[in-house]
Amino acid sequence: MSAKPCARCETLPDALPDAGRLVVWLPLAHTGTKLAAALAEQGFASSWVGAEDRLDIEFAAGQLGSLSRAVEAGLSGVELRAARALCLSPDREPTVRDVHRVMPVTQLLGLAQSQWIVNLLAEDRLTSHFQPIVHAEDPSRIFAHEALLRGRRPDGTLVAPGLLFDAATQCDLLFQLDVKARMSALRQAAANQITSHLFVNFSPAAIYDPAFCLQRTVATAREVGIESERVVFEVIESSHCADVEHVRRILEHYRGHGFRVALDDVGAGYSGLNLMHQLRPDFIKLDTELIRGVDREPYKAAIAHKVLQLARELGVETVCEGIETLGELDWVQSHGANYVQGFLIARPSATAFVALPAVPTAAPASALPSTAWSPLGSSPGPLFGRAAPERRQAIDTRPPTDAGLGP
Ligand SMILES: [Ca+2]
Repeated sequence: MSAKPCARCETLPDALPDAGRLVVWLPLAHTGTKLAAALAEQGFASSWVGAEDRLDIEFAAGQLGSLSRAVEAGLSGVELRAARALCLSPDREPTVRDVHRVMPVTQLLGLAQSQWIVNLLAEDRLTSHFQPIVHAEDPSRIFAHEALLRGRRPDGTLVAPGLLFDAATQCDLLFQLDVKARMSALRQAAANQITSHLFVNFSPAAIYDPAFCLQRTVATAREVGIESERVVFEVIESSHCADVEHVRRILEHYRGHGFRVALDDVGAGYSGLNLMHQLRPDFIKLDTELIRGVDREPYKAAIAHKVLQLARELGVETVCEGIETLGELDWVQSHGANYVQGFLIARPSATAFVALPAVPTAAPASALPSTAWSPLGSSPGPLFGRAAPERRQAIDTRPPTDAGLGP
């Protein structure tokens, strides 16, 4: 059975013209006068079409980013939310055929300022790196790999996932990014011949109807030959999802296809404990923030202890994320965690991990850098797992610019 493309998840917006006219419909004529004056100060000529409360602003090649910032600065939050906009090529008048392309001005400005994410998605410049999840009792034994999304600039340098998700959210492209991220994880895992379990992230906010939106993911797993019982889908930001019933339906859908499911970031600000009861995941992942310093901070230790205990009672397996010191590893081992993951074991890598060296048993607290990202690879590597260093690639955490990401 081939998967039908989901229009919401797989359609990208048309590219915005390089030069042309930005048409903005405003709530009041007064708003138009104010905006026209503000734009004139920035060197943008505009004309007012009184019959429609509409301001037409011309822009030259490469000016759309700066024009969109000027429009944003020239309107209040309420005005921005009320305004609608359309971007046209030079000398074109809006016609009835353009109706479906009119969008909230905030969304159009977001697209104008983040055209790079549209280009990146259109050109499929996404890849996945992998970080091993190991058995807590014997960290040299690999249980799974978590696939972690990375973007690629046209020059091949990597874009951090936070920037990808922020830009996609701003442009209402989260659905498109999330489905591509899941497919990249499965394809890259197959290409890397990963034979362990595979943890794949997904955001419930990027799925309308599981039966429809997840077809492509399920089909991709089959197509690349990854057995469903090896795949664990991780719900990210579950605590931000107000509709628990929605998340439950998604998890049921995955389970119906033989996959297993995990709740990510459990314990971040007490989140996830109710969800553990309501959703009965196969795994929970204890949040990095909770694990950092758990061996030295009694408050964190009390919470982590309760979470691990509750998971055991419910038959849910546990992964402690963000293990960076031998003291943290020792603490989670002695409190019954099933699996661990973190820089102490291995950093994410473009290639799969085949084996890891044995971990020393003596446990002097050995602090590693506490930042999750090491810009441009400046921090020391993990103590134990050093995967193919020649394949490790630095990640640039600076936001890409439109100019640096053009086709
Ligand atoms: Ca995750």
